[in-house]
Amino acid sequence: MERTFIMIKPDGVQRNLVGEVIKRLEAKGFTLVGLKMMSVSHELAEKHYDVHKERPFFKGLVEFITSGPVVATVWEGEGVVASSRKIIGATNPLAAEPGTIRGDYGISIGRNLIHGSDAIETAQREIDLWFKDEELVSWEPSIKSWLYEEN
Ligand code: DAT
Ligand code: MG
Repeated sequence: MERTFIMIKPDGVQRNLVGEVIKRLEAKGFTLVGLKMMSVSHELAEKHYDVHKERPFFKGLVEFITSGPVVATVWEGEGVVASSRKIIGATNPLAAEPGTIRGDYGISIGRNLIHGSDAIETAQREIDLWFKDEELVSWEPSIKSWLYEEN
């Protein structure tokens, strides 16, 4: 089953939106298989945002993500990578549609509350980067037959 990495950034934690983010993904029907609150090291932040290392905002991004606790999560479900990106909304919260997390709660691109993997391969890389195998829990939701037509 497809998995994705979703992180509530320091602004999301400070603004008490951890529960709201988890609630939306749970309500959609996705399955939480990994969850931890943590401080992010400089090294992990730089690895995570490696694709952006040449961008002018890279330094600020790494500084921000290491500035306070984050909540790192892994979610499972059919189409979860693309669907959770839609639930999160566009990178710039002012451009993000109302009804999305960034559209409902954010204003600035540098304070857009949440990270979500942008493709299946990226998700695998990010899950491996942020979680040890033993920190992920495979479980079968008992409501599965009410979410999926076939099991
Ligand atoms: P996303 O988080 O939607 O995947 P991204 O991968 O393009 O967006 O960028 C990663 C993060 O970097 C983004 O969440 C916020 C920051 N960022 C992106 N573009 C920026 C910009 N033009 N100015 C400042 N920060 C930016
Ligand atoms: Mg991205």
